[in-house]
Amino acid sequence: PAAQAAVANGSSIVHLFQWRWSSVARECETTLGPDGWGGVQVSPPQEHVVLPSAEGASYPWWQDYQPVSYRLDQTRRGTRAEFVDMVRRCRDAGVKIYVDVVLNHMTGSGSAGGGPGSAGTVYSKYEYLNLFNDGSGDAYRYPDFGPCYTTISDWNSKAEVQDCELLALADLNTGDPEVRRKIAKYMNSVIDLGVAGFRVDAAKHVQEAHLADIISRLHDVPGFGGRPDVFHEVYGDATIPYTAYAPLGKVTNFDYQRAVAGGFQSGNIAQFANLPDYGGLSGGQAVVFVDNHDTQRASPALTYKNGDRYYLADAFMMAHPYGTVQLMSSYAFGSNQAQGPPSSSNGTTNATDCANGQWVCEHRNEQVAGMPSFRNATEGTGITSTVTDGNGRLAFARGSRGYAAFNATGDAWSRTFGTSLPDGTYCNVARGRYDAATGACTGGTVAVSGGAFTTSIPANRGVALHVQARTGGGG
Ligand code: LM2
Ligand code: CA
Repeated sequence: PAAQAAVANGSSIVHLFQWRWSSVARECETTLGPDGWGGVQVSPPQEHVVLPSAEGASYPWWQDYQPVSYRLDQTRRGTRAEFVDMVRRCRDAGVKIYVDVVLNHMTGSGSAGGGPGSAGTVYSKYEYLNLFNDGSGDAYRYPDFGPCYTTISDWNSKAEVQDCELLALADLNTGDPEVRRKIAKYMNSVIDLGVAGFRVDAAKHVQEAHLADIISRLHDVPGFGGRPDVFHEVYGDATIPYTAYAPLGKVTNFDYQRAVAGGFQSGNIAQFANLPDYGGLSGGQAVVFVDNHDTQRASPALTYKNGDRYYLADAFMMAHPYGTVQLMSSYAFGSNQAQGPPSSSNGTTNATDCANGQWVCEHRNEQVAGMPSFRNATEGTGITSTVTDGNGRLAFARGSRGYAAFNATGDAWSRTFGTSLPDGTYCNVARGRYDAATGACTGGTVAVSGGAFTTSIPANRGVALHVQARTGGGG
């Protein structure tokens, strides 16, 4: 009999940055599936450089953005077998795996200029002679790079940004159909294992037409079915706008990130009920985030280090219908931006333990964990009424499906909110999980009566109620 198609829990994606494959698999089963997450963005699974010491760090996290081959055999996060097991177990929990695909470039300076990589492949910059270890002989060597062969210097030149080297990384000549064939071969090798989506690293550094051709070569996804979900990492500017990539998939919206993180940081959120099309991207075109693995290091506005206010911003992002959510989930890091994840002395990453302060696990925070359920329950409804009180307080309805309020001030917000919700006792999913199996609410309950509820929202906290998280029946 034909296998039954898998169905994703929803559209929200959590980036389990640098997690081991086996830890991701367990998280899908114990937490992400039950909480209603639809996808996990994993760190790049292709063989990468190994740098015992670079920029003051042992095994910096960014090793993974310097591919050595497209072999999945061994990264710092586990083996190919563990990767395959993760994809299957997450699929069974209704969670799609999104692979971070590094296709613009290969290595830079690498391990003192040359290999071996994490799976043992010997390489040097501009020579990657065993891309798949499958007897095909598929390789990259001169002139599969360029045509520029020097570092980007004029960021106002579209041709330089796309054809020269980002950070001196060997820039693949995607103008060559053979190069595009090999990139698509790699992407198809993970699709065939059940990978359902991609984050395209450095997409803006690849000409749009070349990327369109690569995407056209991709297989349909087994399991979940249909075309792979592709979103492009584009830091839009006047030279290359976000919208250049919108015909090719969704696009990361750094303009949203700056506005929303900045607004929550400064306590100016009252204007956020009606979000503009930041960067020219409609909600349907945008991937949104409060921080990502780059911004949390290079230009932090709000991160886990800011505590409650940061998590409140995450809860807002998940309550507002604009965009596809990409939530950052981190390991703790100090002042060195290159610091890698908790690792053993040979550079392999430790299993994640969210109870250990080395891992932050933002997606398990009490202000975040219940919000995928809110997003899923309110899918397809817009914002139907709005309440503000000064600059730092905002509430809105999602039709008769949900209601959310956010208090980005240092004082409690006490008032009565009118809603279109059916009367009942609701879990506050902005303060904890709703367990559908037991009806338990870890975040406490709020009673809606005559369509209204009265509550006191503490400083830097929120309320989120939805019709699928009610106690005493009616779920
Ligand atoms: C990205 N998106 O477009 C990633 O989100 C970002 O994290 C990547 O940079 C970048 N593009 C390339 O994929 C990271 C990291 C860099 C690091 C690169 C390559 O932020 O610091 O660059 O990965 O590993 C490092 C050195 C840099 C050096 C380069 C090449 O920091 O100084 O450049 O390697 O050897 C000379
Ligand atoms: Ca390029």
